[in-house]
Amino acid sequence: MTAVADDLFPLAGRRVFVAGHRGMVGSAVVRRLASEDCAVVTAGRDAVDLRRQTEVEAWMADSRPDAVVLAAATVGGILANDTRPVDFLYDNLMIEANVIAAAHRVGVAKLLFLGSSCIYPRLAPQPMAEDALLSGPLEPTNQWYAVAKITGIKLAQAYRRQHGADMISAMPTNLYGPGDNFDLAGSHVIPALLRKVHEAKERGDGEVEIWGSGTPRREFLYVDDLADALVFLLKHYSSSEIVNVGTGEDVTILDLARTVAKVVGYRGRFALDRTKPDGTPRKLLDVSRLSTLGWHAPTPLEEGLQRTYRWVLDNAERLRGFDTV
Ligand code: GFB
Repeated sequence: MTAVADDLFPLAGRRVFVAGHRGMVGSAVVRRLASEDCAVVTAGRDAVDLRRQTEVEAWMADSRPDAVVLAAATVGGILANDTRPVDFLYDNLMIEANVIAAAHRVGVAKLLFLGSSCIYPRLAPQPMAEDALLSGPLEPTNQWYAVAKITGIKLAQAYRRQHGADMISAMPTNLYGPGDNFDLAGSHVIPALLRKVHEAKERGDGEVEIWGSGTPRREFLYVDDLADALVFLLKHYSSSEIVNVGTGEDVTILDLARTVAKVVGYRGRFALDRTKPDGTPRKLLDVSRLSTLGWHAPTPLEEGLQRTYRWVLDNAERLRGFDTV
């Protein structure tokens, strides 16, 4: 049964632990929670390594939050996923198992787990509805991350079923925005293209290389929109059913590259490096469940890219290896 109500879980006066507050998603959730009347609790990796059970149990017993947003994860783009399978599987399994179990042990009233659109089968019918989960084989390049995230979903559902715990799971589509990782070996496509196109423009290069065939289709959600959707779900949603979070629209990678070029003001060409993987051919979420609940993504792609590029220019000196020339 899906339950939606205005005051299902009011945040006023509560302590909300944002796990992963230094990451792109966690920092956006902290920004969004600033406009709620709640206390935000965070813990850096120096205070607690979420992969270590005893550390998580001790920290949770000490801190006793009322709610948890589990945004901590080892994440990365297609190449990082494909080449560092242990990090993506082991780290994420440990983080989610430790945080979910410790939260339940100290009586956390609500927990929001974050999955990913890559939990769905590689060739799932598009757009992908929530019931496509476990209906077919996974995309090989990110199967390790997907298996870890599927396990997190199931663990949250198991706690709800066995203990009546109010744990919910949101499945965001591909994300981008301030605080992203711009390291080309580990990043997703948007930060990679923003960086490569910006540097080509600064150097006067006539060509920028993009990976794969340029034909895969992806849906992109601005991270502050995701944070808004997560707070919406925290307050208004309680069910074992997972919820997709996206825009409901996708673009080809080549079209994305052209939009990035427009935002950056670059007039050069794009060359395809076909030795790099395409990954799944299309990944578009069916967002009707969230739309029916009353939430829609407000930020169009080009506007989100403009905001992200502005953030890059303001923060270029602290982005690892980013060449401002
Ligand atoms: O964003 P991305 O790395 O991840 O790649 P996935 C998306 C598409 O962009 C792929 C192409 O077809 C890439 O080949 N692409 C083109 C590039 N140029 C580049 C570039 O310079 N860098 C990168 N990174 N891609 C991830 C999963 O899959 O999606 C994660 O691996 C996670 O686990 C995330 O689920 C949301 O969309 O293919």
